[in-house]
Amino acid sequence: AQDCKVENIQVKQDFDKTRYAGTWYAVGKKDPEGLFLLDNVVAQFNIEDDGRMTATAKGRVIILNNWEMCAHMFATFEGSTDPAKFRMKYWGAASYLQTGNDEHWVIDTDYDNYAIHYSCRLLDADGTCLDSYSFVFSRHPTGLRPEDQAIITQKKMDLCLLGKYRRVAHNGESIPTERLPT
Ligand code: DAO
Repeated sequence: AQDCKVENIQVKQDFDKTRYAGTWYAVGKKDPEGLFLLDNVVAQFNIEDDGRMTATAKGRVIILNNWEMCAHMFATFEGSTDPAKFRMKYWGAASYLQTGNDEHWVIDTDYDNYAIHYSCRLLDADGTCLDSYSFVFSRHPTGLRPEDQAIITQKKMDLCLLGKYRRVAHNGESIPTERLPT
């Protein structure tokens, strides 16, 4: 959406949550105000028996402004008329972790290598977003393949968030042992 209005943001056409299931490594993030997930962010999307999407996520977080710890988070997703637009309810394994109810839009994915997500928390009067966050995910803990980088850059532009992302590092803490290089 070159006018940067949230209602004009294009999401993944015919999003297939079954193909989206599995492990995604966050490799880039645009933070919201009062950021929570810092790095080592790994999300596991699941499809439950009733067809609903759920997720678990691990990552290093900041709580109470100063404390950092590894958090275990849970999320359930409520679908909408658009298959790529969900409402995500989330909470932590421990009570002092953040809880919330956010938009969760899948902007683009090829299911096998990259994905980019977007969430607007606060809409401005002119229809643009005042407080958003966005994850760039990879199926590979090492990052995006060079051929996917141009696609992601274009999507960041479409979201009016180019230049606002940071790299999300992985030191192996959230990566399943069987996926770690030996
Ligand atoms: O990190 O500042 C932030 C906002 C993210 C909150 C959501 C975290 C928990 C759920 C993750 C599920 C998959 C993305």
